Order: sequence, then structure tokens, then C-alpha cells
Amino acid sequence: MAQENIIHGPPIPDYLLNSKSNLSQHFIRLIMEFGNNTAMVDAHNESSFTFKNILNASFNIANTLKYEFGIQKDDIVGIFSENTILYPSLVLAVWHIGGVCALFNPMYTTKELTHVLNITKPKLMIASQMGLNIAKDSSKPLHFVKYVCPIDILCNASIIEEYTDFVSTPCDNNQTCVILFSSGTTGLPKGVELSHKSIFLMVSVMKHINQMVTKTDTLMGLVPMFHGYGLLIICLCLSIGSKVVVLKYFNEELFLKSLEVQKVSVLFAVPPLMVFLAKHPLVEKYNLSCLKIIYCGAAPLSLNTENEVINRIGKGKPLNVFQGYGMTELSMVSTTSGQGGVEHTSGSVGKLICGMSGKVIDLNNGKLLGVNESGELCFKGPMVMNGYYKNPKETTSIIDAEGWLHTGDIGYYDKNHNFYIVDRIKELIKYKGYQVAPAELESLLLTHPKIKDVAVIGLPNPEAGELPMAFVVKNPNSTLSENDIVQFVNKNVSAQKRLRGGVRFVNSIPKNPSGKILRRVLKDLIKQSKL
Ligand code: 4UV
Repeated sequence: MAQENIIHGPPIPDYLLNSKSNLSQHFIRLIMEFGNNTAMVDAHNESSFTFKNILNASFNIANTLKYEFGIQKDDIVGIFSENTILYPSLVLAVWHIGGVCALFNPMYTTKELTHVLNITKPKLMIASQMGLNIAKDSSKPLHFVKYVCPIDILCNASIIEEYTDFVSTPCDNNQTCVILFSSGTTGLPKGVELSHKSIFLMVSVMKHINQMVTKTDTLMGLVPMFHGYGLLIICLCLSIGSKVVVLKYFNEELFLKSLEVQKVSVLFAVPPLMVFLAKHPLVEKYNLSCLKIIYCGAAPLSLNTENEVINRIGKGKPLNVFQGYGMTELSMVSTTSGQGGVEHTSGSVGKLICGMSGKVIDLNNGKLLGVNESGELCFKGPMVMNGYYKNPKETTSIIDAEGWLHTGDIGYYDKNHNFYIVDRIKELIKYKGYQVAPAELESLLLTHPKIKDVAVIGLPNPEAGELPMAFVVKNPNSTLSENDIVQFVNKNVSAQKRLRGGVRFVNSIPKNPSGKILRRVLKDLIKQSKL
């Protein structure tokens, strides 16, 4: 094998690699240092928590989990909530007692939540007010969920109450600490198991390579905390000591006002937010001069948009736009630009982060490719997930025997080892950075009595990235309109999965001899009909 065609990020410093700390011990040590500095500000009502508040709350919640709900080491606790300044305390509390957090998308419908509850079987569900009814409805028929507890009740008074004498439950750092959901390269959402060690290394490495971000910075926490990207922002804030402004949902005015009023200096974005910053007229009305860094990840960012944002917001002052590329299964990040403040190469998702190795393989024969040759991107390193929870079959289909994770993304690297993303071969659709699994929509649509066959793909869209779109074969002689199908889907799925790309009626779905949908053929059909 041509070893020079395997690219390595810088080594992870030994003291990090050899650390035996679990996340509870690690964060207790760091948070103590930041004490009374502000950690989290709620953009909606400007209430805030200091680092000490967060730690105290986490200790008090941990005790409630342990003594009132009987949560023990290795038990799974589900969190079903939109972004809140209480989120870090909840996650830390579970880690303090050696438990595992399963983070659920708060937009899930009862059916969707039931799917992930059946995978993870949490003993306790912690739900926000908004999600409480869905959490209760989904949990009721499932004997393993013993309690559903509203966040407000769990956290009542836990912030101000001092707690000084707390000993976290010993736990090995190879143990799973969080389960996130991803459909990976194919099929339905699966539970991605990440260990204390993977998250510890990811956060430490991100802190190390982003030394431009310091404790005097204010970060924008709009990215959902149930997603690994949002979890990473929480962990970065707790590691660096910087402040995070927390938004529950995207509201144009509130978002822009918060950037201005809270003097946000570091924005974590997804491409649709970049399109908003590049194009929306409201942006001109606000003073965004405090912004010094924008990180963008989770979906392809066009070079045009990147330049438009720099020209519009960066007028007359240095504004760095950096891109990161990764996957939930890789503890989020595998490459980023701007490492160590180094000049960013436009259009690139940057270089491998410390500890990560990468290679590009030929799509047809798996052969190793070289500089500027496009193929499937594969990554290996200590931040690769432990596996899909209780799903060894899917785990071995994405991680090969040598430990390489096959991403289902097509890309290449240049002679300076900057990586570029070209396309996606896996089924996954990304709507505004959110994962939409075609298989999930297809299995739902197949339950419709008037639908004979179906295929779902992502229709390219400049604002959202992709819009879920269905090709439908009707049952003979049945009447079915596009609107009937759209309404049927809307009733059953969370907002990001709606068929915003519309419906096309066809006579048959193209499939290969083994019955696999040929999505590429359908995508080409759309491309051609546009020409
Ligand atoms: O599993 P997931 O939902 O994971 C993510 C991870 C995003 C992040 C977040 C913060 C970072 O700093 C960072 O570097 C990456 O979205 O979806 C994984 C798939 O999303 C696409 C690609 O298809 C992945 O397999 N994707 C993620 N980042 C990019 C991207 C990107 N920069 N350009 C193109 N596609």
C-alpha cells in the first residue's frame, strides 16, 4: 500500500492521549478555575449562569438522579429539550454519576421519539416543557422508561443552592458517555456511541487548534445542543471558559440583535445561516463588528457565500471564516481550516485535526488514491465512535477491519493536504444542516395505502442545501395528489423532514438487481429536467 497516500494530522500530545480522566473529573477541574465568570446567557430573557452555577446545578441534579430516580452507573438518561442554559448542567450531572446521555431532537414526533427510545431504552426521560407531552406519550407504552421528568422540576433551585462536597462516580474513560443519532451512510437513524475519551480528545484538540478563541470571547450557541455540533460548543465553552449566548430557535431579529448586544465574537454556523448573513437585508441594520471568527460546518458551503459573508460583514476589519468537516460518528470533526490561525484556503474544509488519519479510495475498487484524486473519504483515529449502539452489523458496515470509517462522502486533498468535499454518495439528505434519512421517509410513505413504491432524494437548494423530495409510484387506479402526500408526511414527521422539494409521480423506481434504489439516476433526472 502506498503509505504516502495515507495522510496524518499532527500527533495528539502524549499528556492528552494518556489522560485517564473521564469527562466529569475533567470538567469539574476546569470549571472550578472559571468560577464566577458568566458561562451561559439566555438570548430570550438575558438570564445567565456563571460557571459555578453550572457546576453546582450539575452536582445537585446528579444527586437527584441518583437518590430520587435511582440512576446508576451505565444507566441511560434521555434528554429531550431545545437549547437551554440548563443543558450543560444536565449533561454533566449524568456524567458525574457514570451514566450515559441519549440526546434527542426536541422536534421529534411521538413516532420518531419512540424509534430512538426503543434503541436506547432510557430509564429516565428529562423533557423540556415544550416536549413534555410527546415525551410522556412516547414513553407510556414502553415499560423500560420508569420516569419522565420536566427540566424545570429537576432543576428547581439547583442552581443557587451551593454544593461543595461531591464525589463523582468512578468510571473508565473508554466507557460510552453519550449516544447521538445519525443515519450514517444508509437506513434509519442509529445510536452513535461516543466515549469519554473521544469527547475529551476532541474538545482538547479543538481547544488546542483554536487558540484564537479565548475566555474573553463570546460564542453564539444557536446550533442545536442535541446534535454533536452543539454538544461540542458546550464542551468548548466549559473547557476554554468563554461565554455562550444560547438561542432556543432561530429568529432573524433576535439572532442579529443578540450578536450585536452580546458582542458575539465567535459564531458557529451552518451553511443556511451563512446564506442568511450574505443575503438578508436585515443584516445591514445591525452592528456586527465584534464578530472575528465564523466557523461553518455540517453541510457544503459555497465559495460564493463564503466570500459574500467576508465582504459584507468583514468590511474594513479582519473576519476569518473557517470551515470544518466531520460526522457524528467521528466525534464531529475530522478536518478544519484555520488551525493555529493559519491562513484559510477558500473552498477547503481544511486539514486533518490532531490524531486523525485520512485517505481517499476509489469508488469502484477501493484502491488508495493520491493528491487531487476524488474518491470516498475515510478516516481513522481515537475519535472514531465506539460503534452504533447494539448494532454490530451496521457498525462493521461503516468501520472496516482496519478501523477506517468510510464516510460516504466524496472528496480529495491537495498537495498541501487541504481537504475538499465534492459530493455525497450516501443516502443522507442534509436540510439546513439537519440529517434527514431517506429510508425513514420511504418506510413511512410505503405505509400509505395508495402508494406502491417510493424513493426519496435531496433536491439541491441554494438556501437550505437540500430539500427532501419524493418520487412516488401510485397503486393502480388510485387517486392521490401531491398535496395528499405532503399532508400525510407533515402529520408524521418533524419539521426538517417535510417534503419541501415536492413530489414527482413516476411509473417505476429505478433499482439495481438486488433491489437497491438508484438514487443517482433520480438525481440526474432532476438535473436534466432543469436544463
Ligand atoms: O453526522 P452529521 O450530522 O455531522 C455533522 C458534523 C458537523 C460539524 C460540526 C462542527 C465542526 O467543526 C465540523 O467540522 C463539522 O454535520 O453529518 C455528517 C455529514 O454532513 C456532511 C457530510 O456529508 C458528512 O458526512 N458535512 C459535514 N460537514 C460538511 C459536510 C462540510 N463542511 N462540507 C460538506 N459536507
